[in-house]
Amino acid sequence: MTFPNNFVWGAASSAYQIEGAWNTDGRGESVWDTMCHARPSVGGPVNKFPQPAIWNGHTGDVACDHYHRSSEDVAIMKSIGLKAYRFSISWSRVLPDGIGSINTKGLDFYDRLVNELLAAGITPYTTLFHWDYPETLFRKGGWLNRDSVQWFAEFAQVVADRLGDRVKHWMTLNEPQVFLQFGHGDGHNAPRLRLGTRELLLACHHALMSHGRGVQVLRARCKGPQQVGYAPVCVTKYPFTDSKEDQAAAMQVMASLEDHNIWCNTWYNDAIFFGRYPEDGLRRFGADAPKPAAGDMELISQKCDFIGVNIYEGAPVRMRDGKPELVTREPTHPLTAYRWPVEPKSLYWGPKFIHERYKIPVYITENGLSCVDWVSMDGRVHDPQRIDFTRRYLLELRRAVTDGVDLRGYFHWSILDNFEWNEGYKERFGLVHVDFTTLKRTVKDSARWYGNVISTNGKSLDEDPFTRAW
Ligand code: IFM
Repeated sequence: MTFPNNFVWGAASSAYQIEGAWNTDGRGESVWDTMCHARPSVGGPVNKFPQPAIWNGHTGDVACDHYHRSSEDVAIMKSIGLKAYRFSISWSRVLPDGIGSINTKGLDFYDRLVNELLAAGITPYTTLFHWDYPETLFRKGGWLNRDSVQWFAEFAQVVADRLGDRVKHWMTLNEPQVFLQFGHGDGHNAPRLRLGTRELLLACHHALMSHGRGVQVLRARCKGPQQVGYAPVCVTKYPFTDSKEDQAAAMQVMASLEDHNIWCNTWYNDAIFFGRYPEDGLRRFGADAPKPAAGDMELISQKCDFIGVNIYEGAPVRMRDGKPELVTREPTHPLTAYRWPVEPKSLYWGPKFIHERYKIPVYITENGLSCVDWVSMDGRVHDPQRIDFTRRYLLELRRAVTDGVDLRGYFHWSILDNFEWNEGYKERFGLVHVDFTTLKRTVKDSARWYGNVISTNGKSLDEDPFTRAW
């Protein structure tokens, strides 16, 4: 059994996680530069108290040096057989202060990258914002400032004017749940704010409005037809058993604001696709909920062509006495190197929920895992766990396609091992290994296996991958 003929097979990355060149060719700083550079003991041992914000004091200063090695990286993508590549734009590389003066050299980099991708037969999927907010704008209030909507529109326009004749697939925001909840609510990610609920929801409202303005600007400025969407986390649950009751329980939890403030699906997606915040959220947040001005919800709910969902895991749910209940996993449940549970069913139930509720084409814009990978004595990187994980997840995705979910593509996270935010270079998510001392790339076994999945359009998922060497 295969995937639909035009199914898009790709891999993904983001600017801060791979580009490096943090102060090259006029790039301005982002909140992640600020966070990474706030080391507790400059020149001293990095592992002493107080703990650096990032594991072992790592930074994205050099990362994979993709800024200088993009041609090599595109050649690797081509050798794997990728049909598409999802990358993001560093806002402060193209507009060092976030607005105002344009950094032509920064734009030139993305221009070259797009040309190289197209020449290699790889379709670019471009995300405008993947968390690296310009530091200058953050100091003006960032997402808390209503002007942030106009700032984002200016960024979108600059990028669309330069790339919009060739890039046809766009995403405005990546994982607003993460940069809002973890960056502005929990203080874990940059810019490390711990806002109260009212302010957090206000920042979120402005981010959602920025998405809407971004859609408008992309449609107005790109040449020719384009597909526009965004890429939230899909907070995924799956039924503990096959019973109708447990299925309903999983769907019910995915459609609700479960617990942790705005770590959920509907606060974002209902606003964007239905033009209103969900009732249970409004009830729960009460007076803290944003008071949209006239036109705000219309702006947020600009028509999108697709939704991209990022899914790594899910949790089992069952119905108990008419109420959904989370089921505790066995202590022996398989975990990735990051200690995330391996949950292939999330790639069936997540897209199914999204498709049934919002009735819009779906891409999996991120899925993958971190493994403890190294270069073996034979010079290769053998990563059977990545192969097994991805095979299990893709089989579930194929089942979703068979059951009628309108799935358009799958992007593996990530093309390269990269800077995994607070975890630094500890967590390796790549199809391609990067030695962070020499910056040498080594294509992993999983990349060759994935290339075979791509060339057979998913048919090879039926074959045992471990009867041959990759
Ligand atoms: O590395 C991140 C990415 O930036 C956003 N989604 C999850 C990935 C793995 O944690």
